[in-house]
Amino acid sequence: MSNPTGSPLTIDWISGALLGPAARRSEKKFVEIKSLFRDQEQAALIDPNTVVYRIEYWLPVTEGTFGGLFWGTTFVAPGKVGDEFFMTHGHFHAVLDRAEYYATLQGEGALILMDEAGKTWSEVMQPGSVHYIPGATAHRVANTGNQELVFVACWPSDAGHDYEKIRSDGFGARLRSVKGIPTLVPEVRTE
Ligand code: M6P
Ligand code: ZN
Repeated sequence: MSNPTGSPLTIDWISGALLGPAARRSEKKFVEIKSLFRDQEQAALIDPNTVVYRIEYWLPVTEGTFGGLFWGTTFVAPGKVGDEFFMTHGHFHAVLDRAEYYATLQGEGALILMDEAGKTWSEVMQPGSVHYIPGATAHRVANTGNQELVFVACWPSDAGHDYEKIRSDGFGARLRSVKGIPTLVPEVRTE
């Protein structure tokens, strides 16, 4: 698409698609996040190549640059593993105090947030909802609807991603369908 703005990027505010030479793309397949779900028997039944979410993003400065900002659109597929909704991996920022904005374009979901002590809460995502994610707060998005969940994000270019804490300890609660209602269910720790 030709771009009359002079910027290397245009967003289609209806679909969330990023257009132009600056747009990069990545995707997350089920096999890459399978171990994060609670019900591993159900997880084994899902095609490992299923794309759970994909991202279109713009890095106008080099990753790690202090003072810059990044921009992206995330598209989360609908689906469940047992009673747990499809979700993003989730992360703290590697530079822990960095904040982020999410804003929903399409679909229904939940932004799951967790502080460093493991206290976990959620905010409803629906078209138009804007979410400020404070520093030192892990964030993950679950799609609770039947259609794609689309949200835009803006985050500091030196924030980075710390996935390890989530891999080892998880969040303090999971977004599960309880009697058909999306519910944040506290995680029972066995160890
Ligand atoms: C948003 C931003 C990105 C993040 C992506 C997917 O677009 O927060 O920084 O990478 O969501 O989330 P995750 O990194 O947890 O897979
Ligand atoms: Zn982030």
